[in-house]
Amino acid sequence: MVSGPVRGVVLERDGAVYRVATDAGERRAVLRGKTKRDTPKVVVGDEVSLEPEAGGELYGITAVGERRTLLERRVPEGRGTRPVAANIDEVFVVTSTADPPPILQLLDRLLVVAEANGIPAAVVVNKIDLADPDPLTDRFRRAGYTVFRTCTRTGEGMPEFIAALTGHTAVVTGPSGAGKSSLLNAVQPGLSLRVGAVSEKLRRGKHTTVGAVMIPLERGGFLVDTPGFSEVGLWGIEPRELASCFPEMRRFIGECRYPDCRHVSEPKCAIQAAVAAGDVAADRLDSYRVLLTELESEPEEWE
Ligand SMILES: Nc1nc2c(ncn2[C@@H]2O[C@H](COP(=O)(O)OP(=O)(O)O)[C@@H](O)[C@H]2O)c(=O)[nH]1
Ligand SMILES: [Mg+2]
Ligand SMILES: [Zn+2]
Repeated sequence: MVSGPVRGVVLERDGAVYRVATDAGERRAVLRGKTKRDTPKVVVGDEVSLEPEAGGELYGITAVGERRTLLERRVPEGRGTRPVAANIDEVFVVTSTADPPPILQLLDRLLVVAEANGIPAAVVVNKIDLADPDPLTDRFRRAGYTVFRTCTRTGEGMPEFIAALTGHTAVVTGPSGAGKSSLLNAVQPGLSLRVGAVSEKLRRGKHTTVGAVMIPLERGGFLVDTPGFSEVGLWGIEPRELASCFPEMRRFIGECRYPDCRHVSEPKCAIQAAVAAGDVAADRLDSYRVLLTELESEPEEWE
């Protein structure tokens, strides 16, 4: 019997044991001595090679594939970052048109987290049966994002959303009540996230130790369930990098009079000029400023 290396994707970590999806089913695996020393910490989403361990039902992780993307969270007191999930292809930020009303700054914050981690993001405007989705759609499209418009009641827009999710590794996030569970249930009945993005205030300072989990989709691809996505990664951003996390502002960076322009009240600021000219939405610059203030203040601890 030949049993060469098996390739798989890490779905979940439970202490030292990793649950790995392979073509032949799920396997439980541990890091081998050499891999432990030579590779960065293995996380959910990592593509690994497995070999059976002698005389046991556990497999050994012999190699970890190069990561396409890496979602990281900051560790307090300047101790660097901690990887949370690898190889996420896309972040879907869900909002309702109404009930609850969209919170633009929260949505922008989630988009910035994706940008800061180098992960493409898209917006899902849900509950298009309740209010005109055009203003929200225009706002995010003008900022450079793909926007899906959905109604989980009528199914409108669902084929497009399902197609975008299928075959990829995605995070679905957004405020509570936006319709995330309803959307995912329409993708695959029974599919749900353990924890939605709750309000910043509720979470701040509390322990969020639950790790990320990847859920295989029946149609192909994975959903990454990362509790507390809204806190993940933001603190790793340097204040001077923040404007580059707003796609529509990128082309103006470097055009300001002062090279260290914060784009707040500095004279001859290209981004403020772009707002005045209608090339950048004023409420996007508002979001930028709120996040800048947050990044420039002393970070709070939450771990
Ligand atoms: N009118 C309307 N209600 C929706 C839609 N999608 C979800 N809902 C309702 O919005 C509420 C919150 O949805 P849920 O999926 O739990 O949101 P989550 O907190 O983001 O997971 C529920 O009562 C849903 O039935 C929609 O497209 N239209
Ligand atoms: Mg939910
Ligand atoms: Zn500027």
